[in-house]
Amino acid sequence: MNNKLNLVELEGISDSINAETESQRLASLSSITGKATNEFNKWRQDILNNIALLTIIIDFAEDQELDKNKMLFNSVDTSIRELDKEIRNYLFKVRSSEILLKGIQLVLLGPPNAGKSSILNILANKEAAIVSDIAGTTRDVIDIPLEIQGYKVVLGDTAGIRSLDNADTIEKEGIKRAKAKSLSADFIIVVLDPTNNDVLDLKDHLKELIKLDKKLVIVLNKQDLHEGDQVKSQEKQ
Ligand SMILES: Nc1nc2c(ncn2[C@@H]2O[C@H](COP(=O)(O)OP(=O)(O)O)[C@@H](O)[C@H]2O)c(=O)[nH]1
Ligand SMILES: [Mg+2]
Repeated sequence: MNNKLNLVELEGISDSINAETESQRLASLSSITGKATNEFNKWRQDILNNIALLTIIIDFAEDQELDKNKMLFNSVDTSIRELDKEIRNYLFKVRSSEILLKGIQLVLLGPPNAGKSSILNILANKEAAIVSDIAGTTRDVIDIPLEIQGYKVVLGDTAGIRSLDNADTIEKEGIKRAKAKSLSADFIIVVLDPTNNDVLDLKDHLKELIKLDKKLVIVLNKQDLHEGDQVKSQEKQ
């Protein structure tokens, strides 16, 4: 109202106040310092210039040399292509900073009893999920926000993927949610227990994730229980 700050700068201040991590605070700076405002103003000016040049062509084309019209048109063409590139770059950056705000969605996925909940508890540094040797203990998706090297990461624990034939109604729903969660994740940690070969039911879902180009890493858990040889025979399958 007093012409001191515009809406973009105010949004930046709000983002800065609400920042949970260093990377989120840094992302808010381009709005506060007026960098984003300058960029928007430049686009506005470029668009106005192009409209003016196109108006000249429309209104006076017949009175001018053909070469001159061509020159004006080429200059508009170049400017619009440049604008298009700049706006696309900006949108790409916005999408990246949206990930910073929402947090990187990291999901633990695997068969029951592989040790997913144990890993979640260690990374979260608290007993957030129930760990037990009863298959099908975790049903709901458990999301724990973490800060890893300045980045907000939301770590999700999921129900173990196994054949629906052995699962009751609630576990079936849990398995459905686990699959959906991994489809929307930014990064998936597939936890396997190499002493247990029961990964058949997970295989199809992994194939789907790989087809979708999902980033995932496979963790062979329970190192204390297996010898090198057993891990090797698992890798061959
Ligand atoms: N020996 C051994 N047992 C583990 C390890 N990690 C988890 N467990 C055990 O494996 C069982 C299943 O663990 P849990 O974290 O509930 O697995 P989830 O079903 O994948 O969530 C529990 O009895 C854990 O104590 C490990 O690294 N070594
Ligand atoms: Mg679990």
